[in-house]
Amino acid sequence: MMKTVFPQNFLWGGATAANQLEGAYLTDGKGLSVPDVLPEGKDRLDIVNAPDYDFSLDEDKYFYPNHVGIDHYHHFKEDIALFAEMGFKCYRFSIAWSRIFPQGDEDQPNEAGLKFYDQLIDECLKYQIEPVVTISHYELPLNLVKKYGGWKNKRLIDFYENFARVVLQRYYHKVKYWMTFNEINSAAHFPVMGQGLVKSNGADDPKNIFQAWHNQFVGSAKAVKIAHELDPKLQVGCMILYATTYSYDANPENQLAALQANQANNYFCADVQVRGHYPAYTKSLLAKHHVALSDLQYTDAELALLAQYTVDYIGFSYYMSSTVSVTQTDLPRVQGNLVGGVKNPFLKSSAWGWEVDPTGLRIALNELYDRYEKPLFVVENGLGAIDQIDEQHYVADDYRIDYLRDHIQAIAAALSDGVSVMGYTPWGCIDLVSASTGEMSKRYGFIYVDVDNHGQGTFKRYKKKSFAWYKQVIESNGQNL
Ligand code: BGP
Repeated sequence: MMKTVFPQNFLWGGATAANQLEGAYLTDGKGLSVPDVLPEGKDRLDIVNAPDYDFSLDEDKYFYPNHVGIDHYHHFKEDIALFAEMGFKCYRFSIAWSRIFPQGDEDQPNEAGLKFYDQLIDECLKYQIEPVVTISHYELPLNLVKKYGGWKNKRLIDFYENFARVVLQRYYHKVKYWMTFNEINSAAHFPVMGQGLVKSNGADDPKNIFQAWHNQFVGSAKAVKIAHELDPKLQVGCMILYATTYSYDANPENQLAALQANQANNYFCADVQVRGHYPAYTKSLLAKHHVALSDLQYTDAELALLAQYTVDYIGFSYYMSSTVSVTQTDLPRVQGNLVGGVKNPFLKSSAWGWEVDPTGLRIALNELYDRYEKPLFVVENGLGAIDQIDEQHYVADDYRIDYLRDHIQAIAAALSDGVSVMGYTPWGCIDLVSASTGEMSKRYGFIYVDVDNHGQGTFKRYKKKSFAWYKQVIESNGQNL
């Protein structure tokens, strides 16, 4: 038998986010959060970019699937038991900020919200599942947007620091692995999720996006500081959306464009969070967006914080690659996970136009490790699909197994290349609401949940074919694929 390349302590598991599965959107004192008011539907991205979008609930016009999610809030014991049955070594989830600070700016946390995560974490530990916590995953208390204008306002740094302190102090003895912000770099394409910015409150002025990022970098550094002061052994990571970026051809103009797209889309945030300082290309990147350094508010003390409190590891999501051409404007384009590009003739796409590219994951791992020499954690990967459930309540999701197998092989190849990879947590290990469409019908899970786009269903859980497959992948430490 071939020796597995996966280290013995490799963190196999799965990943979710509070706002996409918990439901119970006003239960036990939870406040409204940004995703609670984002309309569902394929044109969600356009709606929030309408000039008059004002974060109001429009319940006559839209259903908001995340208001019920998969009702994980009331099913978490059953769900974690299923994760344990698959043999999860870890489980990545997020803490809903609006459960802990319903308005975001209170002095004292909401004890009922904390109680939920007390139970969730204890349930993981009961099965020796290592909790991996994203402090902020696309979920900002709505009041922080309405009253303060979202992350472009420096006051958010203090509110985030309070939130991070409360959860770190409460759980540091139970949770070793943390991430400060989910896909922090995604604001370049869709700032509403992470930064609370839409057109009507400043998303169309790039200065606001860069200011919001700076404020988040400072918040992230403060969280690292709090964590390391509580226990130097805590591991706090950044989390970036990584789309391996190719030039369409060997034309040097396109090669240069790909390099610059890499800097802007993949590296800018990680460079600051991992290396502790703004990269050399910052001024030229800002200039491209007609922003000057003097337009931004920052202090020497903040820059010192960034330098001192860098992250311990790099978490990233990888779904697809992106291809760039600036010389040919007539090439067909593809959608991608927020980062689009021109169609790559060597790749096939998912139904949502995300180009499936396992070799791109091996390249991503090598690029990130070459650049930073820090442990890497693949904290999201997977195939969104419309699953067909038969009368026996079975989903034969061979397409998902194929996708995951190819990507696990890519991780194994990268390990053989010498890259340090800590773990793998496929996205949406149990079906949940999609971030980009706000719908239930785009599913990623090993576990099917009977609920539709209108929140209707029995909420029963059913194991898909991929459930048994992933179980034996974990059991064999990545050998039986
Ligand atoms: C990432 C997000 C997740 C998740 C995933 C899949 O960008 O971190 O929250 O939803 O993508 O995307 P989608 O749900 O749009 O298919």
